[in-house]
Amino acid sequence: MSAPSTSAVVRVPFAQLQALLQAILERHGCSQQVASALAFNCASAQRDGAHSHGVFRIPGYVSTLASGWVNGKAVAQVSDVASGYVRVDAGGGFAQPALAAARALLVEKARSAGIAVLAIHNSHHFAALWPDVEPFADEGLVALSVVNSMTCVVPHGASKPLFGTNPIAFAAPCAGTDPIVFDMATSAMAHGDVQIAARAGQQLPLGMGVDANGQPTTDPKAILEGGALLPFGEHKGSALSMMVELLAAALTGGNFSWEFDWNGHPGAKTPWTGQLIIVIDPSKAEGDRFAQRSRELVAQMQAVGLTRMPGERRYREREVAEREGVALTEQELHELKAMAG
Ligand code: NDP
Ligand code: PYC
Repeated sequence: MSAPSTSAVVRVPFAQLQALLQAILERHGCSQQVASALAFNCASAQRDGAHSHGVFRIPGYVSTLASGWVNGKAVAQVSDVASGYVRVDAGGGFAQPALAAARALLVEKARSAGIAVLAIHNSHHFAALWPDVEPFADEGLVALSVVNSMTCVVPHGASKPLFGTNPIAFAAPCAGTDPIVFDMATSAMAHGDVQIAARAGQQLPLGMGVDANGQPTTDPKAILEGGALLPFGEHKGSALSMMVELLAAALTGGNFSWEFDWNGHPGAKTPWTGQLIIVIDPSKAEGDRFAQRSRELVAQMQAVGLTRMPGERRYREREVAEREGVALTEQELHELKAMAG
C-alpha cells in the first residue's frame, strides 16, 4: 500500500474497517473464522496507530494467500499435553486462529496450575504481537509471548543475517488503569518500519542496519535489497533474539527463521515459524495484590520523571479512534475497497 502521508486522512468506524478487512481476506482464500481473527487483529493495530502492522500489511496477506504459501482455511489441532502445557499445530495456517482455538484451555490451565504454556508450530505470524497478550491482562493474568520471523538480522558479532526480527510482548494487569503492555522487535527496527521508510523515501538513523556489503547504512532500500537489520542494543538484543529462536521455534517444533524457503511461492511474505505464549495467574502468589503492586511501580516510575509508559501511545490513539473512528488515508481506503471487490 502506498505511503500514507501523501493522501488526506479519513476516519472509519472500527466495525466497518474490520468488516472490510474480513471481506478482503475471505475473498482471497481465508475461511470466515480465519478472516475474522486476522481482520480483528489488523483493524486493532490500525486503530492503535501500530502502523507497521495495520492495513499496510493487507497486500502482503493477499499476495501470500494468492501464492499458496499459507493455508487460509487451516483448522488448528489443539493437544492437551500436560497440566500446564498446550500444543497447537496451526496446520500451515495463521497463528492467531490457532491461539483462538487453544485460548480457553490455556486460561483454564493457567488458573488451575498457576502457569501454563501454549506452544504453536506450523504457523504464520505477520502481525503485531501485543493483541495476543493484552487480553490476558484484561482478565487479570500476566502473559509473555515470543514469535520468530524470517532471516534478516545479523547476530551481534557475526557477518551474515540469521535471526528474524523476533518480537517479545508482555502484558500485566495494573489496578485502576489499562494493562501494562510492551511489544518490541529484538531488531533495531521492525522490518515493517524499514519498508514504510523506504516507500516514504526517508533515511534511517545509523545503527539500524547494513547494506549488501555489510557496511553501515542509513538507506532503508539498501537494508531491504540484500542488506540486513542489526539487533537492538548490540549483544543484549542479540541474546534476546537468540532466546526467541529457542522458545518460539526449538521449543514449539516450529521452523527457525532461516529454515523455510518461500522462493517457490512468489508473493509469499508471512514467516512460517512458531510462537510461544506463557500465561501466569498472579493470584496464586499475591492474591489480589499483584495489580496494586503494578500500580505502585508505575507511580514510582512517574515520580522519578517518566512521562510515557510503553503501550500508552497506543491507548491514547485507541481512545481517539473510539470517539472519531480509525484513521487511514483516503488512498488506503480506496485500495482496500478495491481489494474487497
Ligand atoms: P517500537 O519500537 O515502536 O515500540 C516498542 C515498545 O516500546 C512499545 O511497547 C512502545 O509502546 C514502547 N515505546 C516506544 N517508544 C517509547 C518511549 N519513548 N517511551 C516508552 N515506551 C516506548 O516497536 P517495534 O518497532 O520494535 O515493533 C513494532 C511492532 O512490530 C510490534 O508490534 C511487533 O510485535 C511487530 N513485529 C512483528 C513481528 C512478527 O514476526 N510478527 C516481527 C517484528 C516486529 P507504544 O506501543 O505505546 O508505542
Ligand atoms: O515487521 O519485522 C517485522 C515483521 C516480520 C514479520 C511480520 N512483521
